[in-house]
Amino acid sequence: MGLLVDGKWTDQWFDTKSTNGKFVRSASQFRNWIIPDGSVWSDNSKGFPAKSDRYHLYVSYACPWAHRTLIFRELKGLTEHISVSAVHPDMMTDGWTFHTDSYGASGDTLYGHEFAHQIYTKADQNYSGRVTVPILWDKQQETIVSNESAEIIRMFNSAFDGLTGNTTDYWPAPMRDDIEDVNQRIYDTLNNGVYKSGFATTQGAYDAAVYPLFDTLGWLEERLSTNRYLMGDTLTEADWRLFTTLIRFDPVYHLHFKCNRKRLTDYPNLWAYTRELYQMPGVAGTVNMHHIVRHYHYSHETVNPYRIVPINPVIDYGEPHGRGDRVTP
Ligand SMILES: N[C@@H](CCC(=O)N[C@@H](CS)C(=O)NCC(=O)O)C(=O)O
Repeated sequence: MGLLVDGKWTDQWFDTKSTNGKFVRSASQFRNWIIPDGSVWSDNSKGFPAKSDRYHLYVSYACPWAHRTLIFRELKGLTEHISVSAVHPDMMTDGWTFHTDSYGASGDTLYGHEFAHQIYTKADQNYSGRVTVPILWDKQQETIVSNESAEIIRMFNSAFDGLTGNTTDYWPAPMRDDIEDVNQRIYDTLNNGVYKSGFATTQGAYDAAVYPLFDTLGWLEERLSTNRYLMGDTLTEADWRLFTTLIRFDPVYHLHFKCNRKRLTDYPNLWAYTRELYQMPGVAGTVNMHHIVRHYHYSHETVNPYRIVPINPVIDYGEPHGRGDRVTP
């Protein structure tokens, strides 16, 4: 694990000393936008038109943020238009690598690089910052369009609709304010909350993360007892952003990140909801449980120094969910 400093790879774990034991996620730096016709819509959308076979997605199957983008690529019919490379699940001193000795790890199918940091320095040879996935790459300009998953899924949601004819909208304009509120709470206390719990290096930092996390799970359980999806009957990006954390909860976060007051399977509505989303067309194929379980336990030496990968309970995400039957509108 490390980061780039002026384009040079430096091996370094997260610094929690300067933040009283708290894990603080840094902001993504590449924030351009793909728009339908590439006409000038704002400075950062200039030159990124929605074209087939022009963009490439670098992901880790283990990563919940990258997972969102893989799901949107499926849901929006983009698989034949946007190619993908998946990194190896083990993220060690060199950061993410393109080694291929793990089922599903494809290597860098564009350039044959060995390390993900080479993609960042190809885009900007003086880049300083973390080398994170997902990375949305423009094959024509040979640069990074975006390394911010929340924005990549919004581009996928609509920019390519003219090309695919798929107009399903997971970010409907009239719901955006409400979606934002729900996203914010889920991001702070759950998507990122699991990391804040697991990477905390003081009791105080852990406590400050883990209690709000279970408050949020309780709130979600309640909300999903009367709503099929987070925003009612409409499936939105808020659901998919939540899903990638829920699917990792029992196999990883419960034990490895000490989020263990309850398991996902202890919440009847949340658990059935997770299965319903998992069972939607194309979604199960984006879930590589081997990469998920292996990555966290094997890569986080500070959390799990002997790198022992636990056997975990056997969880059947394909079990019938019954959501349509039991939810009262
Ligand atoms: N804000 C980014 C966060 C992505 C992120 O933190 N990805 C993790 C994997 S789950 C990563 O690549 N971490 C490597 C690092 O921080 O060095 C997004 O949502 O796209």
